[in-house]
Amino acid sequence: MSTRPFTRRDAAALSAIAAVVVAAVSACFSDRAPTTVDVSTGNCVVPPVPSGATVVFISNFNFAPPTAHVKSGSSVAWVNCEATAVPHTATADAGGRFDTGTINQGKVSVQTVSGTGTIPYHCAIHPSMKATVIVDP
Ligand SMILES: [Cu+2]
Repeated sequence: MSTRPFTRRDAAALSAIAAVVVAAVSACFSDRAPTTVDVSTGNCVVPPVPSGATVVFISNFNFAPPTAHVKSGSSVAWVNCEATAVPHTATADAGGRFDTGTINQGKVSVQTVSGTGTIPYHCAIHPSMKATVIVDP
């Protein structure tokens, strides 16, 4: 067997690629709210959301983007883009900073986030689903 060992250079290359992918995804998802977007499950129709809202898509039991940067006092719209009738929530881990309640397939919940700092959150129905909102001043 001549398996090449995984080097630091490999790791650096991988994280560079990951950074580019994350940047591209964030650029697509955070700036505007298109009516229709392609997510991994297929075509997702986004319900109307307030202008300026940051959109977080939920599909395949994932939040996208996994980290959303927002301005304090602005709103975040979580859209359930599942291909099947799977409900989700976006619930702050602690402090009750936001909780969407159940978002059914094709529905949206808009929450205003205030204060500043990092807010880890999860889906109350599927606790392994985790993501983060970072609230900038
Ligand atoms: Cu869920």
